[in-house]
Amino acid sequence: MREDKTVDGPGSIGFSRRSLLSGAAAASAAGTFGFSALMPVDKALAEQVEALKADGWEAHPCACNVCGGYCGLLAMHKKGAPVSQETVRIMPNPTHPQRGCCARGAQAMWVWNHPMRLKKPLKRVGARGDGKFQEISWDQALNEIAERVKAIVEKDGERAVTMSSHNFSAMQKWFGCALGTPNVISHSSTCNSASIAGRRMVFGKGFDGAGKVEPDYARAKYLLCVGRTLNCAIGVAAVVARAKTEGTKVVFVDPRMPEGALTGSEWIPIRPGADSAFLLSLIHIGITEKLVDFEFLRRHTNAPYLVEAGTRRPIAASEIIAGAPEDAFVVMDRKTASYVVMGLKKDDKGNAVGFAEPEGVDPELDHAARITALDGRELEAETCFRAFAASAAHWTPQEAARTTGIPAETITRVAREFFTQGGVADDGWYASRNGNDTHDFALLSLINAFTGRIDQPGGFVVTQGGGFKAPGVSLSGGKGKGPHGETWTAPEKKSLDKILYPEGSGTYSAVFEAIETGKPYPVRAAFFTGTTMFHREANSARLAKALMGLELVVVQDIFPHEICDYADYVLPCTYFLEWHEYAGVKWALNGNVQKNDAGIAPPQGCEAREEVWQFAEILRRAYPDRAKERLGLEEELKTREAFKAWYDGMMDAAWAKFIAAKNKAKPGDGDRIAAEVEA
Ligand SMILES: Nc1nc2c(c(=O)[nH]1)N[C@H]1C(S)=C(S)[C@@H](COP(=O)(O)OP(=O)(O)OC[C@H]3O[C@@H](n4cnc5c(=O)[nH]c(N)nc54)[C@H](O)[C@@H]3O)O[C@H]1N2
Ligand SMILES: Nc1nc2c(c(=O)[nH]1)N[C@H]1C(S)=C(S)[C@@H](COP(=O)(O)OP(=O)(O)OC[C@H]3O[C@@H](n4cnc5c(=O)[nH]c(N)nc54)[C@H](O)[C@@H]3O)O[C@H]1N2
Ligand code: SF4
Ligand SMILES: [Mo]
Repeated sequence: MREDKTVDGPGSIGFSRRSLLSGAAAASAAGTFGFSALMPVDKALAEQVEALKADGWEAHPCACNVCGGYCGLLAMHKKGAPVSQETVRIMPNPTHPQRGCCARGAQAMWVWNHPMRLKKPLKRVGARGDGKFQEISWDQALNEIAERVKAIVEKDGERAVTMSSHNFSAMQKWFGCALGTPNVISHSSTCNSASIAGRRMVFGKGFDGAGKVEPDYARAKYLLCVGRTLNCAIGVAAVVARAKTEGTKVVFVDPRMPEGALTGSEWIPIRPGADSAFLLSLIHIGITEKLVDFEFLRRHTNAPYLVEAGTRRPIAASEIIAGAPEDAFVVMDRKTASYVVMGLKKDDKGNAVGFAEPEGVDPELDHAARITALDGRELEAETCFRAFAASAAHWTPQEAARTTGIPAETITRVAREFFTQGGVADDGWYASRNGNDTHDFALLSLINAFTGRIDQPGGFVVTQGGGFKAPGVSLSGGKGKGPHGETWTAPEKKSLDKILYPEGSGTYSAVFEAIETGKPYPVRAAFFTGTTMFHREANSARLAKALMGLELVVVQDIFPHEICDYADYVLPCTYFLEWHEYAGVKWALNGNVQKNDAGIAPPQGCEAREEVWQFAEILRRAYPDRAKERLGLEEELKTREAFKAWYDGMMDAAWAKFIAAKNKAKPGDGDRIAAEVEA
């Protein structure tokens, strides 16, 4: 197994992006909006859609949310026929930049009226954990939940109410943030928080979220996937499949053979937890064989910055240059053969967003010196690059082979291929959960810097958001914001997970600790929206124990799951086929937006309702003043139609505003976007 202490990583040297990354999506395809031209492989699909249209079927564009990937689908309706599995066909949207093409999207109509679908609100009648329930009315469920929330808040404050979900935290905010609890905590620690932290170490805040920096899958020549199967989103798999038909080589490094490796890809089995050794060896080979982009490292990263040898403490400019600032660094300038101050650009929150460097500096990459500091101390200084290269040098192909189980020749071959054939590494989601993932993911980001293809076509690029912001509710640092710009202050600034794990994201298990110990404060209630919890959290016994210690558990789902057994109330929810919304395309580089409206209501006899409606109504019943001031909600939204008029109206108005702004910036552009999202 790998010895952690000997593996050296980017954390200590902190490569950061320089000016190159601050410009958005230099490598993006031409045209900011709109779907790309139809690829030949999608033509057959498009023909099927056209044939259905000619036969009297209507196309309703929608976005699949089964795995959270948000792939583009078409709900094809047989015109005039009542909605059923026979009269609605769910198909991939052939002109969508991230077209859905997996069975989970295709089976959506079978979920829609599945016999097990939750149909009515349920109230627990047996002991918690027994799984005994009775059906009750929406009014009773919402009133009782509101009453119990109020009692808990009066006793222990808003912060005693917690929430978690897989893909529905934006919906939870309509209640949690508006109520004023900071504890709307996502599932991220069970998913991708290690890769978020890894990217943050390399690229800094703002470039760390999933999908913010991505391989340019469509134009990649050689895609290296370490602990990544590309099953999410299948939209990426569709793009990669197209790229493969044009010669892209895909290499999976995984202890288990991923499905994607079945056709035309290479699979390299690796010992679990050994990825850092593999990646450091690739970089070491790249450096010694001079295959890495030294110019890029010199000009666009902090590789030439000086650190103290051994400790790797960054040397502050103020230590060796009189009058220089404390929060700036130093490089050796080749032109003037002198040390020069290199600063950081910061945003208004104090986050480093780039480098502030004097014009014409020519930094030395591989430099070491003994420097007398202004206060007389003797400093052994070296560049980050030198320090990093020295520790990567431990991982010769032979040494890495011993740790990873991958033959030394394979490691050497992959390194040469990666650096000479246009390699790009997928920055990943998660892999081993061996406790060293953050380190692995930082290296996965970092290896892309060594190729120099950051923000280059086929490289590792910054993705453009769609630009459309749906009205929502937020709470950050105790400051709340409503859908129409309402503001308020919440009593608590930090969520429980941020108190315990400040560098992590979405660590709901921090709540278990609070339930068990009452520290740092008691937790009494939990809302679980679209999350199975027992699938998600590793320690089921601890989860069950924590749930038993709560006064109120509300589960909102479309199907019954283990978590429902622990609920006081189970509320049936609508499904993506029943929503109306506009949203960004998740895995497209060039800022596309899409519409999601399959034109379908819950089936006969199913009283499923939108999560936002449930939340808004619980808040209105518990705290009408907050619902009014923070959500602009004054009257009861009794029917689904009343809710849709309120909520969809808000979304439509925001969309109309967005389209008008596009038209104003470039006449006709907004109209084109509006027409394209309807197709
Ligand atoms: N069918 C299906 N698709 C899904 C989901 C689902 O539940 N079902 N969930 C969605 C979600 S939430 C996410 S986050 C994405 C995730 O999508 P991906 O990031 O592509 O993750 P996985 O498909 O789980 O692949 C992780 C791989 O890591 C490998 N692995 C385990 N340990 C190690 C190790 O130490 N080193 C290396 N190199 N590999 C290792 C596993 O064998 C596995 O093949 O998938 C999404 N898509
Ligand atoms: N052993 C192991 N554990 C893992 C993973 C792993 O690979 N292996 N993967 C981890 C990862 S990456 C993640 S993201 C988590 C995911 O774990 P969970 O957060 O539990 O997510 P899912 O299993 O996708 O459960 C989603 C739930 O949402 C419900 N649902 C679907 N559509 C809707 C809807 O429209 N509205 C509502 N309200 N509910 C809906 C579904 O019925 C289901 O109960 O698991 C993590 N845990
Ligand atoms: S990959 Fe796309 S089509 Fe498949 S489940 Fe995920 S979002 Fe739906
Ligand atoms: Mo995930």
